[in-house]
Amino acid sequence: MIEVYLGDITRLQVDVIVNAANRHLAGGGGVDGAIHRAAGPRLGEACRRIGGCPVGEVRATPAFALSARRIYHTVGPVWRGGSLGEPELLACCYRDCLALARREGMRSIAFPAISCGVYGYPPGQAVEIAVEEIVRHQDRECPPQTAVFCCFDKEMAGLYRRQLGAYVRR
Ligand code: AR6
Repeated sequence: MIEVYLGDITRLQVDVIVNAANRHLAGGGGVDGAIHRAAGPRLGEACRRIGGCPVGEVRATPAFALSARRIYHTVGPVWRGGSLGEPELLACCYRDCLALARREGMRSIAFPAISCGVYGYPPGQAVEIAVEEIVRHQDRECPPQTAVFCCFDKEMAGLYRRQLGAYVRR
């Protein structure tokens, strides 16, 4: 099942909350800041111990004060025009998070719009990639059975709904 949720990702009741982090896992603004504030200072300590994460990869921590079981920190590409491998790197973020959730037996996972804030990825193109990766790699028989696209504004939610509708109509 794939859902679109409008609101703050830290409020979601899911097994995994995905964080749009930076390469240093140093915390920051946007969804990263919201997740660190809600999870509490032990999250920062756990991230410091991990040390960092390359673009397109994922690192997992406990969720501490959040109701989720895990936080998956993935680092999206900074948009530099699209010819520097950004689409493939963004696809890797979604694919690797889904693969890790499967290995860890997580039943539900919520994604923010990775790279669509400070990192400047054009939302329409990012949504196409996010939906393509989840539709293609999610398997009804295996966890995670539920994937949520969490949007902070109505325009983004509309983009996801349209893109998912395009798949349903195929
Ligand atoms: N819940 C759900 N979505 C949110 C929330 C929230 N609480 N807050 C923001 N968004 P961004 P990026 C949306 O900038 O582009 C950080 O400083 C937001 O509207 O958080 O991958 C990191 O440390 C946007 O659609 O992530 C990195 O340095 C989306 O989340 C850098 O920003 C992603 O925006 C990563 O930039």
